[in-house]
Amino acid sequence: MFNRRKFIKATAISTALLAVDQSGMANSISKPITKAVNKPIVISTWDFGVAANADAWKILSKNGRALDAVEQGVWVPEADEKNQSVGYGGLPDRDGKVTLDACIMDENGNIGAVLALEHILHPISVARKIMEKTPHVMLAGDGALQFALEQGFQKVNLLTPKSERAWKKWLKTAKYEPVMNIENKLYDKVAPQKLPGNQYNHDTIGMIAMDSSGNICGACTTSGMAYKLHGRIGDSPIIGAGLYIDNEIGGATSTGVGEEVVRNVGSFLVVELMRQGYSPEDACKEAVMRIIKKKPETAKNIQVGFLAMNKNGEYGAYAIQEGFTYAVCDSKKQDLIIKGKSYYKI
Ligand code: SD4
Repeated sequence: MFNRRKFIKATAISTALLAVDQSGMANSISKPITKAVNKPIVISTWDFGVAANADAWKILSKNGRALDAVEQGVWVPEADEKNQSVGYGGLPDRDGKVTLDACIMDENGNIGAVLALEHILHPISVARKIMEKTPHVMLAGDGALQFALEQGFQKVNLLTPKSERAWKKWLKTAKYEPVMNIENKLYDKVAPQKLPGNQYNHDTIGMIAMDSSGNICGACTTSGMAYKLHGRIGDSPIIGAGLYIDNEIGGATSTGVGEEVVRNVGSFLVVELMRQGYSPEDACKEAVMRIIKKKPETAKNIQVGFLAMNKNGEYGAYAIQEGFTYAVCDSKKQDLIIKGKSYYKI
């Protein structure tokens, strides 16, 4: 039965949590910052985030803007041919084409993204140009390439001999079976037989930075899942899935099997949970739990990791599988690597 007293009490509580701004719109109150804010700071996914953070730090430590820092930072793995999951040297799709996904988001809610872009060394910079020079937020495939060339980007061959060899080896079985994205060393222990030729298909970089003005920006860039169907898009270029920033609250990014991140709008969820008072790690954990709850059987065999930072410069991560690491760089330490907690343990 409808209980009027309970209803009035509940309404009074929720009203107390709302403020009314000058336009008359009700806003949820974000928690006041009581601690000293740790800034500037930059965090990014996986061990190789250390090198990316170092370039971002060159900008942040000179009071530069977080947006410039994340763009410059992710250039490092984009240009690194040894990294077979981002940019140049990335593993191709099943047709042998290296197709790149990337997005960027600034402190004012501006966004830009490229989807399945080919032949361009720094997709993140094309995403930024879309954000700053067009009325649009995403460009895909040939249209994205055409725009990039018009903007003066050079056409390059992204398929390195090493990645081409790996693809040709894969073609012998050509099994389209996205495998668990976990750290290389651990993967060997779990299921080495699944990846002929020791091919590993994780390593997207997601980066979040807060500059000395306290503004937060983020970037995410990848060549996506190895041997995917041509035209497949993952979470990485999808704002809200692979990356989300709310300058009042913080930012989040993800790595792993993009399909499950998209299904749960993962990074947006993490930021919204932080808005409700969750710590970055707890917010990442809750987002992981949603994935597991929705598709428990799928989740057993895949990796997804979230990484987040709040407005205080506190950070945290959580993954489905063990092995997800992230790199942190601030005024205290520039090359910290942290092992994220996980739901499953090996
Ligand atoms: C994708 N999320 O395309 C990317 C792949 C990835 O670590 O992060 N790998 O689904």
